[in-house]
Amino acid sequence: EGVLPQNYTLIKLQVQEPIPEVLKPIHAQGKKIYLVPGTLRPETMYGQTNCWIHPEHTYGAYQMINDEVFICTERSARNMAYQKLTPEKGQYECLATFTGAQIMGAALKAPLAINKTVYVLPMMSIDENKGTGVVTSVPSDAPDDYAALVDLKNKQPMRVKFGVKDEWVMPFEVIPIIDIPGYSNQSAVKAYQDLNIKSQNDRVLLDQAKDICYLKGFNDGVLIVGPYAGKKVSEVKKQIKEELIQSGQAVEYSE
Ligand code: A2H
Repeated sequence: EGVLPQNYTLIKLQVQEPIPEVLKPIHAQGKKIYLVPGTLRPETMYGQTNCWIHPEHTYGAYQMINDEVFICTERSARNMAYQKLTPEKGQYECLATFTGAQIMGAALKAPLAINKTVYVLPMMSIDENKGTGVVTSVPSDAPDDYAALVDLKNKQPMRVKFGVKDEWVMPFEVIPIIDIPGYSNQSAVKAYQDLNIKSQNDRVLLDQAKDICYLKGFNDGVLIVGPYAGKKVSEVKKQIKEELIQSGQAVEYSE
């Protein structure tokens, strides 16, 4: 882990019907249940196509304030307990534990997303010790997300292996949300193609692509959807984050 704190925005993606078996007892108590991916790019949430978890990692459902339940790693729940997110400082109550595989395909409602429903899908490059262990997927602007989505779409055996139904993946196309003049309105797709990336395991190339997209997106990016269409990313990023938090659709989290 780095020396400097990393400040994430946790986006609250609410679990919808049909409720996964392992979450039914919690749902039956009337609690709202959310997957809470950590992101550095809240301004890209319009383009969410799915949510990533690692099928073999262990996740928990943790009691948060306002009778809400967050699905995340235990490590991140412990950190949340010191960030005023749990009912009692230093305490975090676990209501259920399960593997990523047990909530695969869960249907979610994602804040700001143009897609009405997005699904939980497997990503192999998820780091258990970073953020919440959950990642929201914006394949237009995140090369890792694009690579993992292409893998799932192109590799039927991979879908079979992880029990991923075609309808959770195949209908979802990249949504252009940010134009980078002179580069692309789908920067992750452009970088993936330019660097000749072949899969989500191409770590070195994906890190290069990520750097390119992150820098260009922030410095030159212009939103082309939503209420801030026409505005530069650098000018509205903070505002979009604040609005998500004020409206109860996101929280701040650092580690
Ligand atoms: B970002 P940093 Cl559009 N494992 O959100 C793997 N990746 C993780 C993770 C984990 N446990 N937790 C968070 N992340 C991803 C959006 C996005 C992101 C876009 C473009 C770039 C980008 C949509 N995915 O990140 O290592 C999350 O993906 C590139 C920097 O803490 C999070 O932001 O610097 C980012 O990595 C955090 O990366």
